[in-house]
Amino acid sequence: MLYTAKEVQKLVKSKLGGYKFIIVSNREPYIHMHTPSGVRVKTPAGGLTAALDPLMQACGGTWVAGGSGDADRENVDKKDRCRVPPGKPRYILKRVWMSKEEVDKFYFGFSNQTLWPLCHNVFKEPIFKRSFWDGYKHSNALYAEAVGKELKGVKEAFIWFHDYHLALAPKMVRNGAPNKQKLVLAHFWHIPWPTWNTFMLLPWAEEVLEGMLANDLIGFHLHPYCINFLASVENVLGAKVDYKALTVRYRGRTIQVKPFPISVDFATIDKLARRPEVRREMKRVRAPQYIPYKYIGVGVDRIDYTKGIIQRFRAIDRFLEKYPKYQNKFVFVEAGAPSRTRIPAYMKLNEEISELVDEINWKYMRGYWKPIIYIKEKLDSDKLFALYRTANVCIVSPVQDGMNLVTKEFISANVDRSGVLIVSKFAGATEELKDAIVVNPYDVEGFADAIMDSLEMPLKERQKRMKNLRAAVRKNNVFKWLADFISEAAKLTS
Ligand code: GDG
Repeated sequence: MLYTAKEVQKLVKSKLGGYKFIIVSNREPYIHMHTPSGVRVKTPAGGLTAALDPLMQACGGTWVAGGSGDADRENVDKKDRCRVPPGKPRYILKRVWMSKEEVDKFYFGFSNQTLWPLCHNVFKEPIFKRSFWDGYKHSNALYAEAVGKELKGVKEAFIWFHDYHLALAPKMVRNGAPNKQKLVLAHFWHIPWPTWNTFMLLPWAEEVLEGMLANDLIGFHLHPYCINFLASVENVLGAKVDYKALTVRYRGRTIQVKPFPISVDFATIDKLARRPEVRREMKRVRAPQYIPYKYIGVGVDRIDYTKGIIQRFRAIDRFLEKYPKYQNKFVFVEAGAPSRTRIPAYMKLNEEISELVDEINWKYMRGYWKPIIYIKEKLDSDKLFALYRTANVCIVSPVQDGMNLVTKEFISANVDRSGVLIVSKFAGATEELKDAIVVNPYDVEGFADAIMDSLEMPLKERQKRMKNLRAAVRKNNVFKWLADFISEAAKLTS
């Protein structure tokens, strides 16, 4: 069966009909910004909001999220709510307000300098700082309070928390709810879960796990992350776990843990990628004044040390050195959306990337040709899809990634079925994408050879692989992810 937004809408109506539907995440799906031409509404770069907005548009409900735009406060009512999407409102966005200091501790601090490196296991030492932890607790309480207000007078509600920013909020919401209120709490953790002995490094490991065990259902992308989570609650809290059934017994309650690999809206991307605007942009990319060379490679990332951008550029360097016939013929376009730029590790990474790009371009540049074009901004979707369609190869090389949606977006946009995907063995998505070329981003030689293989691959082989990849993403699309998660949550309502 092919899942669509309609199917999910029907499912929510039939299984969670009487329940108030609430999503809680740090990132908001729509951001009001001041611009010289008045207030504009933007959507953020990031996988989470892109995956959930179609659900909320189809089903309605309330999305509780942190206000992040400089015009956000002027565009809500007395209860901090506005209706979105603007122009064709389908659901309520309720904003939670935090001061710069609160955001520094909660978002830039504990979420992104403690939990993010801890869960990704990438040789980036997590920062264990008391003030970050206090700020995290405080901000989780703000979210829980906002949810509590939305629950006033409600008999039954399904509350879906998202990600590592909100590990404590579920327990706070449950403790604050009146006894007779029927709540189903679920959490989807969008990043990996580390092995239990890594997780134990966290001085507040117990509190984080207890916060999460207030949920009835906890989802991860992959089975190994579920197993790591079970081992953590077993070893840190002494909870009783069943590794086969993927359940936890804790303080008289049973919590179901389960893998749900997230995906993209295949049909919409496929449709958007065929727009005349995209075709026009493809011509512009190929024009003599831009990239008139035989081969184009593309990388699309939030600039983050988990995404393996440095490793990718080192492999490109080695590839051009080892296979010099590709000099003057191959151009790699990196679209890197700046991210978390207030954090020192990210400032350093940005510098490192720029320096490496300069070094490689200087080493090889000849006349007008240079091997790497680094675009330091979030591209609009026409440009993004044009790049996906023009590229001979898309390279996704994280050193660790929960899933990675760029892989699936590239495949969905590849309507010409001629592109090749190179993907790291450390991306969650690799498990499903059998017809991609798999690399270890740390293995420079193997990676350089894989780039060569991707460019030399005969058209027939490329078409066969891309056909299979597209069939896989079409079937396991974002609506299947939503339907699977909601069906599992609905089992817990009886
Ligand atoms: C987390 C997990 C998991 C990036 N650069 C540009 C751009 N993007 C968009 C992509 C894609 C999104 O950002 C990135 O999604 P990812 O899945 O790759 O990564 P994270 O933001 O780290 O997300 C991840 C995800 O949650 C969902 O569960 O898959 O593992 O880390 O949509 O297209 N978009 C545009 N220009 C850019 O330059 N337009």
